[in-house]
Amino acid sequence: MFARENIEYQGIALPFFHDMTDEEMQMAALDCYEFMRHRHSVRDFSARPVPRDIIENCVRTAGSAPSGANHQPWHFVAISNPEYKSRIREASEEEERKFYAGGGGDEWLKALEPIGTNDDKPHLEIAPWLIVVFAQRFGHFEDGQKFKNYYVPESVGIATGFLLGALHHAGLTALTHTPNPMKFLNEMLGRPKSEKPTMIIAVGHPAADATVPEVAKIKKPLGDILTVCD
Ligand code: IYR
Repeated sequence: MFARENIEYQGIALPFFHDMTDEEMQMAALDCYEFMRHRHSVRDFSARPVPRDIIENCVRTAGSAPSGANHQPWHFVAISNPEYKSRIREASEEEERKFYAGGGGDEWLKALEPIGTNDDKPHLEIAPWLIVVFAQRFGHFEDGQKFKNYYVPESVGIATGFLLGALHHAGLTALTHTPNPMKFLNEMLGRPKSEKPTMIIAVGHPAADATVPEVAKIKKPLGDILTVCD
């Protein structure tokens, strides 16, 4: 990875592979679908705390994602500090007020109506954790010299997907939030300018009266999302 000199390919035996029968795989694939289709972006959080090691292990899962040239061009900042959360809420709401007041454009705002979002973001303070995902457009060797990263949005998207799956698997709910611009996060969280904040993920338990948009249950049928060439 971050070595400047060429490291040659050196194969090792596949460390772990769970060999299953077709029947076991059919059941496992359905189990996963059943499990994942009940994951929802929840906007109403309870204040129930979440132990730090759970967040750490979910981020470990994210960090195990595949990435361009295995450069792992991501950094996660997990925040439970109430002061930081308040500042993030304040700064995000300031941006969102402009967006919802018309900055987003009519078409976009109309598309969001069934989702029920607005510029009020109490979850940014109520959720016990916020995880900010940073994409590293390039990296640095130890002596400060730059190196290029590859397929950065794709890699960070995959890692974020792993993270959302891990959080769900750990019994937590999460809400992806993408305020724009988010540059304030670099300064607030001490991340270098070369990193781009891509998402704030609020993490915690749902409030007892949490709701999700009805339309969130409407997913495209398989025939719309899959073409099979066999
Ligand atoms: N960033 C805004 C707007 C927003 C945009 C999309 I696309 C969504 O799916 C949901 C919200 C906000 O967080 O409210």
